[in-house]
Amino acid sequence: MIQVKNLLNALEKNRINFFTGVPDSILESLSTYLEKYSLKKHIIATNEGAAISMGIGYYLSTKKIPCIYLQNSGLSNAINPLISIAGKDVYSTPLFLIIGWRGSPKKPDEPQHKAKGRITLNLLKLLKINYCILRQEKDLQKLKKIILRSKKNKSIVACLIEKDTLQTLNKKEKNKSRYISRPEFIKNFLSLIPKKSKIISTTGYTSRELMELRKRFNFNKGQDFYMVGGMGHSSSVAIGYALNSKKQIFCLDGDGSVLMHLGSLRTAGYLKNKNFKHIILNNNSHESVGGQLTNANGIDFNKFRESIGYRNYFKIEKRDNIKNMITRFVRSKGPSLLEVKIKNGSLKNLSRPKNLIKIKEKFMVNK
Ligand SMILES: Cc1ncc(C[n+]2csc(CCOP(=O)(O)OP(=O)(O)O)c2C)c(N)n1
Repeated sequence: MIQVKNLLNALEKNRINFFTGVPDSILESLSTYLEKYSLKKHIIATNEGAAISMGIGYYLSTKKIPCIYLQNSGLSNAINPLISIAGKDVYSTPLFLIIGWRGSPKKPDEPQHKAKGRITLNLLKLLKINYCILRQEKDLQKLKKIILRSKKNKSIVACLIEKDTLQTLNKKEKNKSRYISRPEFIKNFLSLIPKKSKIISTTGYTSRELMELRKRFNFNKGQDFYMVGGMGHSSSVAIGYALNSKKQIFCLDGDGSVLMHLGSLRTAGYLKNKNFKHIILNNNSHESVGGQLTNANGIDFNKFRESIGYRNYFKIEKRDNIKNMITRFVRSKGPSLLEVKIKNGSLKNLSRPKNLIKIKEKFMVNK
C-alpha cells in the first residue's frame, strides 16, 4: 500500500507541484486528497485530453513539469494532444502522468476494462512513454530517475498504479442535501415512461442502479443499453439511435459525463429529433469514483439548452414535483432536457451488467 501523502512528498522533492486530471476509482484518494486537504494547485479537467493540454500550457508558462492523472481508459482521450502536441516530433514537452491501471492482468476487473488493461503497457511503449509501476512505498524511489529523464529529454513519462494500491482516506461526510436521490428518480422514471421506450444510460452508478432497480422492483417498461465504458458518449449513442427509431429515446446522463464531451449536445440541438429526450442527473460531482466536484452547478442548463437548440427544458429540485415533471417531459416534443438535481449516495450491494452481448441483442429487438 502507498499513502497519498508519501506519493505527493516524493513528487514535491522532484519539484512537481501542479496537478490536473480526471478522477478515477483507483486514484480516488489522490484526487480527493488534492481537492480537500492539500494546498497544491489542482484542477479537475472535463476530459483527459483537456488535462494533458492544461499541463502543456502550465509547462509553457512555468518551465516546470506538470502532473496529469487519469484512468487508463482515458488514455484514449489523452492520446491526441500527447502525440500531436507534446510528442517528440512536435513540441517535445515534459509531462508526468499518473495512470490508474484498470484491468491490469494481475487484478480481476470488469469486461470494459479488460482489453485496455491488457494493452496499456504496449500502448505506452508504442507512444515511447517511459514508465514505472508503483506497487509499494519503496517503489516511490523510482520516481526520481524517471522525472529526471523527463526533464533532460523533454519527454513524457508515466507511473502506473493498480487497484487497491493507494491507501483509502477516511472521508465519510454526512449528506445534508435537500435534493432527491438517484434511485428515487430512477424508480419514478421507470414507472412513468412508455412501455416501448429505449434508455441509454451513462457510465458508473447510473447504469448499475438502473439495472438493479429493474431487477429488485420488476420494472418492465423500456429497454436499457448500459454505457459501461465510453464515458461522455451516451448522448451520442442515443442521438445515433434516435435517428432511425420511432420510439422515445431517453439518455440518462451524469453531469461529469455530459461535461466530458459537451459539444455533442449541439448535434442533438440541430438535428431536432422529436423523440430524443436527455436527462442530466446533476449531483455536481463524479460520485461513482469518489465524489470529486465537476463544477456543473455553475452552469445554467436552461440557457445552455436554449442556445444549442433543444426545444424544452424541465427541472426537478423537489420531491413534490417529480411525477408531474417526468410526465410533462415524456410528453414534450424533443429534443428536451430534464435536469434533475440529486444528492450523493447510492444503493448498497449494486451488481454490475455482465452479459453485455445479450444486453445488446435484447436492446436491438423492436427498434
Ligand atoms: C474516459 C474515462 N475517464 C474516467 C473514467 C472514470 N469514471 C467512471 S464514472 C466517472 C464519474 C462520472 O460522473 P457523473 O457522470 O457525474 O456521474 P456520477 O458518478 O456522479 O453518477 C468517472 C470519472 C471513465 N470511466 N472513463
